Amino acid sequence: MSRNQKKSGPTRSIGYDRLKIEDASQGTAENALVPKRERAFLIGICKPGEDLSAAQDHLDELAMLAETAGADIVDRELVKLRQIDPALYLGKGKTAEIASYVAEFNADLVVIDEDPAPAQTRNLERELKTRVVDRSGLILDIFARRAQTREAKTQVELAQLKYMLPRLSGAWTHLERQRGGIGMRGPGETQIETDRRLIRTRIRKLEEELSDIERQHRTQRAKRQEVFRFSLAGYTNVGKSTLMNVLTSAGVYEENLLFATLDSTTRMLPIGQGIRAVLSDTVGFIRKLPPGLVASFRSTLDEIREADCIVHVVDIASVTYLEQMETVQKILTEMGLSEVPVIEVFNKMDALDDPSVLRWVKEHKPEAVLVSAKSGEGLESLRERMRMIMEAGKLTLEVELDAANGKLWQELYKLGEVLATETIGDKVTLQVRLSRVDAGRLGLVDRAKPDPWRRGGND
Ligand SMILES: Nc1nc2c(ncn2[C@@H]2O[C@H](COP(=O)(O)OP(=O)(O)OP(=O)(O)O)[C@@H](O)[C@H]2O)c(=O)[nH]1
Ligand SMILES: [Mg+2]
Repeated sequence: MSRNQKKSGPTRSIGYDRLKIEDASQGTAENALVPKRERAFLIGICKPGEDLSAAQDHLDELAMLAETAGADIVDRELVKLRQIDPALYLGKGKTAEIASYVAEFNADLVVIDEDPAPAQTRNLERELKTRVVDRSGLILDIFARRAQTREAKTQVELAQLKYMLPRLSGAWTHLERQRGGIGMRGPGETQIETDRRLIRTRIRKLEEELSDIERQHRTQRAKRQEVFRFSLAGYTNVGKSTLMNVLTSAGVYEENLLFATLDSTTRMLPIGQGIRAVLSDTVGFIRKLPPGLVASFRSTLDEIREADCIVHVVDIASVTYLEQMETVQKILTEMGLSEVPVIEVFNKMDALDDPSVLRWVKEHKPEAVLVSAKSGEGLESLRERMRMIMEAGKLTLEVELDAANGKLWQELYKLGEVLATETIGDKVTLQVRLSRVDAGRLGLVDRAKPDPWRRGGND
């Protein structure tokens, strides 16, 4: 089969091999980015029982990921896999066929939408005579390109190193050249063992740095305890940052890019007079997120983890919105957040041209809020829903007061709704309904304790 060959361009290196490890004794490592574009051949996989059109959508997403990583896509192939070849992942015949395309297109790399075992990837590289980047390697590469702050850079580097460890092979001898490690190697130690040791040392250092960062965040969050915390969550590129900007004027970077946002931003959320709430924007999710990435992004994801309510943003104009929703729900469940209240927000309704989707939403998701962050449509309904969630989070408490404690008395009347009072001697018992946040602020409930509201019991 002859395929259209696209024009060759200058190349840049995609994948884990651009992570440069320097002398671990000095504890420095950096991403050596070469701003060149590479020619990528994409392989999508359709496993037995998998829907072919879903596999096509996944391949489209892989193309977006590869482009985001700076690749020029020379061609793509959807492989219907009957079984996984233990040596090559793909069957022998299919591998040979792809090898011929790779040669024909002069591709610099092959991107596969799966994570074969490290040995399978090495065998594939040998057969295809080019570098093979798997899905996790590609996503990590994008994260590395996007990371701006020290926190994001540290988290990405940690995830990359954990990804690299089982993948070290003879190809990694370049680490030695970069390290110049006289005295670094023990007698009889092989190069790979030395590289592993360097990486482990670096991993420990990064983990310590991240613990420090997490501690700082905890202190900052403690200062904001008296506010109600909404956190945006959702698949990448659904419009979380755009929504953040229209709701809070935060000025967060929004772009038609996968993983435009890697850091968290928190701003006051003006949704009504006297209402104290904040909204956080953070990193987006994607299907088959590299496992190390979620773990490494702990400090960033803490914003979602500590939210009083998660605002799950969905791109209703995407053909895969249902699958995207499931992916997000699965990740939230894995993060132990399945019981946190969620507002489902279907964004980009201005771009929706399939009326059947709207019908589906009305029928199956009557609680969801339809909005367009771009046109502003539906935003007032969203603010209203947020106010309702805050209201639903209120507690009814019995507070016993000394008649002399005028300050608390005043606060309770100001912040809450006093339902009943009973006076016995010089003690007054108030039955008062107020937000959990205010109750915590007044020291009436311990925020650290499990919250009855989260378990479904309201009052
Ligand atoms: N048509 C339309 N486009 C939108 C809307 N909201 C956001 N977008 C576009 O969608 C793209 C992604 O928006 P972002 O706000 O960066 O998305 P995000 O969810 O923050 O993405 P990541 O940070 O990459 O995970 C941008 O090109 C936005 O202009 C909307 O309501 N309608
Ligand atoms: Mg964003």
